[in-house]
Amino acid sequence: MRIGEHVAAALAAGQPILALESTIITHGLPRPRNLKVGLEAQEQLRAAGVTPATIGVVRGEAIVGLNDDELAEIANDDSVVKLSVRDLPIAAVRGLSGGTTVAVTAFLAQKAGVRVFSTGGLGGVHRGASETFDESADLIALAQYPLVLVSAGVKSILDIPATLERFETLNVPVVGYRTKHYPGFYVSDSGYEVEYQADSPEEIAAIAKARDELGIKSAVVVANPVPKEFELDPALHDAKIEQALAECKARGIHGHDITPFLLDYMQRETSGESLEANLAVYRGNVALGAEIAKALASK
Ligand code: PSU
Ligand code: MN
Repeated sequence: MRIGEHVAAALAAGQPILALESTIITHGLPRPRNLKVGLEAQEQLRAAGVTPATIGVVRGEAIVGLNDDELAEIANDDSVVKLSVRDLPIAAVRGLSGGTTVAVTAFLAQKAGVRVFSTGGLGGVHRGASETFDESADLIALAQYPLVLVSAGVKSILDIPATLERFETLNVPVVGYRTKHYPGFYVSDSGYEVEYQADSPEEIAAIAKARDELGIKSAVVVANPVPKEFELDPALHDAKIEQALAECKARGIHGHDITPFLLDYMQRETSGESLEANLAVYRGNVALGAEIAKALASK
């Protein structure tokens, strides 16, 4: 693993840093928008006084704090793969380039000493998991690495109540940001509730600090809903998700291909509306992650 120069400097100076994943860039968004979104997120952070640490794997090397050239390389590489924790040693030996999922981004962030991480949506328990056993490695990673992870919930392509149950089992607290309605990524309310609400970045930083003092190792998951005005029309959302799941089953798609397939299907079938919601979600999570990183750095 290599730590980018800008990240190393910020770590040494105790300045706020926010980790960002790269699967959203390599497998979550269409080109050329993907690179633009990656660069804009970094700009947004610098403007807020926070150092961006975009994490990815370039030709076998895991990098915490990609520079713009490295980001462009993985954004435009046709052979780029989706990497989770178990894939890292194989990528290293074979010299593969890859986007890092939440699971491996969390692993690398904590290894580097970065404490806050923003993403769009989290992986979770897939529908039908009681038969397929398909549960994202993101859940296990969140149980193991003491970060603050900001997301807009999990998509309703997943089994949301089962995912919330698994968070409980894995000792991962889920805190709604200014709400107790658990968000559904594309929509601001999934229809399920969380137990706790936090109302400021300072409160979230205080929760993380209390966790660290207790020596608890799991992440604090902050659920930050997409603003109502940017959400996908809930009726359109429900209809398209059913179709997406049926199509996935009919084509026999499985393993790590499922999530990218479902995301791409939603983008195509909502003529880009889901893409706009996706981007609003991401900007909101980057903004909140920045404020939490600042609050933690000043504690
Ligand atoms: N949600 C999104 N976009 C994404 C993903 C989730 O809105 O690109 C990615 C994340 O990187 C997440 C991964 O970690 O999908 C989960 O994949 P899987 O279900 O295969 O673990
Ligand atoms: Mn899976």
